[in-house]
This record gives sequence, structure tokens and C-alpha cells, in this order.
Amino acid sequence: MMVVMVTTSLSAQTAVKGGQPASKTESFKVYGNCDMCKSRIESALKMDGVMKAEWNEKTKMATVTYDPSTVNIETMQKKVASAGHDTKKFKAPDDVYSKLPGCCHYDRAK
Ligand SMILES: [Cu+2]
Repeated sequence: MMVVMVTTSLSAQTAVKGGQPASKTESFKVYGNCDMCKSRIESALKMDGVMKAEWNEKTKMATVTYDPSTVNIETMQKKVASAGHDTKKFKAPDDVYSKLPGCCHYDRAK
């Protein structure tokens, strides 16, 4: 709910000023398998400062458009890892990973 409100006020501001809010688009690797992973990863990325988040099942890349003054990639990766999905920098906790549905048990780097 809060994310929706923040996004709305951001775009309202943009419309008034006619400028662009500070935003940056970047991609990072997130391990996962299926559609369920996709929605889990994308909802984990819904947070203040993130305007757009999309995870690609084929490339395993999450692409995010965000406000660098509000949030950073490290915070996003931590959040995704805490939801059960490994990133390059952060590992999902074993107990969270083991509770994922079977189809979501992606291969983990040893
Ligand atoms: Cu899955």
C-alpha cells in the first residue's frame, strides 16, 4: 500500500515540475526457477524507492528502476535473499530456502 502511495506522489510531482525524478535502472542476478519465483522475487522488490522491478525467468536477471537516493541494490538483494532467493552477494537462509515449494528449488552454488 505504501509503495503505491509513494509512487503516485512521485509521478504527480514529476507531472507538476515536468522533470524526471532521480532514477536509475540496473540488473542483477537472482537465482530462481518458475513463475512462482518470479512473483515472489518481484514482490520482495516492492519497496520504497523502487519504481519498477521485473525478473526474467530465462536470464535470471532482475531489472529494477529505482531512486538511488532512497534505496540501493544491496538492500534489494538482501530483501530478495531473505525471501528465499540467492543473489551474487547474499545467500538465502537455508530454512527459508527449504520451505520454498518444490518447483522453486533452484540449484544452489555449493
Ligand atoms: Cu518457483
